[in-house]
Amino acid sequence: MATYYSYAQPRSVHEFIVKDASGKDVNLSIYKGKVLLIINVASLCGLTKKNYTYLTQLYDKYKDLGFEILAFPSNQFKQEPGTNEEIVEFACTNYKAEFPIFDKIEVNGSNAAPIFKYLKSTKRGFMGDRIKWNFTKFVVDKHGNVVDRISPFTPLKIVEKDLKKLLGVPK
Ligand SMILES: *[C@@H]1O[C@H](CO)[C@@H](O)[C@H](O)[C@H]1NC(C)=O
Ligand SMILES: *[C@@H]1O[C@H](CO)[C@@H](O)[C@H](O)[C@H]1NC(C)=O
Ligand SMILES: CC(=O)N[C@H]1CO[C@H](CO)[C@@H](O)[C@@H]1O
Ligand SMILES: CC(=O)N[C@H]1CO[C@H](CO)[C@@H](O)[C@@H]1O
Repeated sequence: MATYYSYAQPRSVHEFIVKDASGKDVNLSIYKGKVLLIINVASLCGLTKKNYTYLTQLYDKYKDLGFEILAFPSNQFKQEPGTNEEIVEFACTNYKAEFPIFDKIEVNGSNAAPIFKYLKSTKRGFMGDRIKWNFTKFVVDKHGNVVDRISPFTPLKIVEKDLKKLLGVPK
């Protein structure tokens, strides 16, 4: 009798293992019960300053209520020349990012990190599922469901409104 292997489709972000900036495995199930913003980041100075500053403000405001930002550097947008250590250094020293910065990954194409393949498959963009720009944001609820995909150009006030709803913060 032939053996039939079926590979279960992931059902939640919590089923993924990713690598942190030092190469250690991180089982995303540790984020069960948290509202997540998963972002592909770029780290060139100047252009990204505002993005990091605002994200850090959001993080400070809501982290005690169960909010986490997971930032994945990607150089597919030709702006990320540094090593992982430089990226972490950059985020921590210049912009005080206290949220985790993971290993540098690809977000598009066949070498895209599995977590990004999954994120994109659950929420397609306006023009196909490819990530078109750095700072694309995926919103994940406490159960690991991807509930929204937000363009980098969406004002963060709107993102914040979404987050508050998921965190159960009154208006
Ligand atoms: C991740 O952690 C969960 C909960 O501890 C565990 O059930 C799961 O097997 C882990 N995944 C892997 C691939 O180790
Ligand atoms: C973040 O960067 C994008 C460009 O990638 C820009 O359009 C957006 O305004 C920036 N967001 C903030 C809050 O500065
Ligand atoms: C903030 C930032 O790094 N923006 C860059 C995002 O990616 C595009 C496309 O490569 C660049 O042109 C932006 O400068
Ligand atoms: C393989 C692939 O599709 N790569 C693309 C991913 O998106 C970036 C940014 O638009 C492109 O530069 C890559 O060619």
